[in-house]
Parts: sequence; structure tokens; C-alpha cells
Amino acid sequence: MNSQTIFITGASSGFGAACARIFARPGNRLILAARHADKLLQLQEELRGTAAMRIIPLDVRDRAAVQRAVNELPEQFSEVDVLINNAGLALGLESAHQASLDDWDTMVDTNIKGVMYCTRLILPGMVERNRGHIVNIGSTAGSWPYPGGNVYGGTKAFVTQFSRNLRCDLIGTKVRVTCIQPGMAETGFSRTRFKGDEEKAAQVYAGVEALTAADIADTVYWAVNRPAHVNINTLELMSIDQAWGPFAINRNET
Ligand code: NDP
Ligand code: 8X3
Repeated sequence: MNSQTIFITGASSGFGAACARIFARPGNRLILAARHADKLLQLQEELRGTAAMRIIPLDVRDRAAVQRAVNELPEQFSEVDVLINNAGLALGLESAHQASLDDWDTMVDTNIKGVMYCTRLILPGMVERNRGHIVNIGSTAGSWPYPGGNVYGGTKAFVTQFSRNLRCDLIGTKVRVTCIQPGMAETGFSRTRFKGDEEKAAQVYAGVEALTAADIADTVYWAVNRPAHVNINTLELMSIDQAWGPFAINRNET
């Protein structure tokens, strides 16, 4: 396998950290971005001696900061081969009439705008080199509705359609685009969704053999390492313990 430069957003936890681990191979260069620099430093320490690594404390909602991060990449890291747009979150599970507008703003700013900024700022180099791969982390929530999924699911539907539209724009180049859509996976996701309530977060996975972060990283790695002429467009995966339910029916009293 050729050596690659891989830019991973949300590398401080869950899928992003697992992607860092799987791509940490000799010859590769990893750019690990997230807000929590302490966790990135820990990961860098864990992976010492594997790949070349650059950590970037970054809030993907901050367009100017994303621009700076890309502009200031040292030469060795400047030709990004793989961008993994993974940073993202769900906040709350309330119905639309009760949910927090601040939470909605944060999800839109992170899951939509963060993906837009990183893609728009890294993509020109890929097109210029006629080489690259953008992997967007969508979700089953972007295709399948559930109560309380309102804006989170909406942001992930954006990720799916943005990925497809990128493919249309990039036809004629060798730049690939993949949208990975995982179902429930046990990471920091539910802790964040329930704002630090560990008990509520644990209930989500109780008795379920959920997907793991390593499962997702393995899938990303597989998609990226297909032959250069093969583009995995969309890939949905779930735990064997998860499936769809029936439509909800409201039965009125007779
Ligand atoms: P985690 O909470 O474990 O990780 C989320 C990552 O996103 C963290 O590294 C966090 O880093 C980063 N992040 C959040 N906000 C920002 C921001 N503004 N700027 C930069 N980084 C940010 O959850 P997962 O690993 O599960 O989530 C990763 C992605 O996978 C998300 O997009 C999520 O929506 C998606 N997903 C998750 C599923 C699941 O069931 N777990 C299923 C389907 C999709 P930091 O806080 O340091 O900034
Ligand atoms: C995360 C999976 O089902 O909690 O995207 O929305 S779910």
C-alpha cells in the first residue's frame, strides 16, 4: 500500500481515534484534529513510532481556524490524500417542539458547516493533484427517522446528499468520495448527546452488542484501500442487534 497523508477530524475520541489507530502505519502521515488537545496528545503518545503525526487543536465550526489549519500544514503534511470528515455530535433527544435551539445550532454548525469547511478547503489540492479521497461519516439517522432524531438526522441527511453531489462535481477527476453510515456504535456519542449523563448513555447500549469504533475504522480503511478506480459511494452498517421497527400508528379512542 502506498504511503498516505490522512486528515482526520474528531480524532480525539470514538471513530476518529480508531481511524487514527488503523491508519497509523509506517510511511503514513496523520493529521489529527479536534478541540481537546489533551486527548490528541495522549493518542499521539500511544501511536508514537508508527506514522508521522501532526496534531491540530481545531473547532471545525470555526471557518477561519479551519482555513489556518490547512494553510499552515507543514510541507510534509500539505498534500492530503484522505480527508475523514468525522467530527460531529448529537445533542438531546427531545421532540422538535421541546428541543433546544442552541443544540440545533451546534449540530448544524458542526455536522454540516464543519464538513463543508474542511471539504471546501482541502478539496482544491486533491483536484489539482488528481488524487484523493473524502470519507464523510454520515449515519443511519440520515436515512431512517426516529423520535427525537429531528435535526441530528437532518444534518446526517445533508452529509449523505453532499457526498453524492461531490461525486457529481468530481466526475472526470480521480478524487473519490465515500459516505459511511453507521448505526448505533458505542463511543462517547451518547455521553455527549445526554450531556454527560453516564447512566442514560449506558442505557442506550445495555444488552446490545453495538458496533465498535474499531468496526467503523475498519470499514473506512477498507473503502480507502480499494483499487483507485473503485469508488464506494455509500455504505450503511448496523449491529446485528439493530434493525428497523414498524411505522408508528396513533390509534384514537373509539
Ligand atoms: P465521539 O463523541 O466519541 O467522538 C466525536 C468526535 O467529534 C470527538 O473527537 C470530538 O472531539 C469531535 N468533535 C465534536 N465537535 C467538534 C468540533 N466542533 N470541532 C472538532 N471536533 C469536534 O462520537 P463518535 O466517534 O461516535 O462520533 C463520530 C462521528 O460519527 C460523528 O459525526 C457522529 O455523528 C457519527 N456517528 C456516530 C454513531 C454512533 O452511534 N456512535 C453512529 C453514526 C454516526 P472534541 O470534543 O475533542 O472536539
Ligand atoms: C448515531 C446513530 O441511531 O443514535 O448516528 O442516531 S443514532
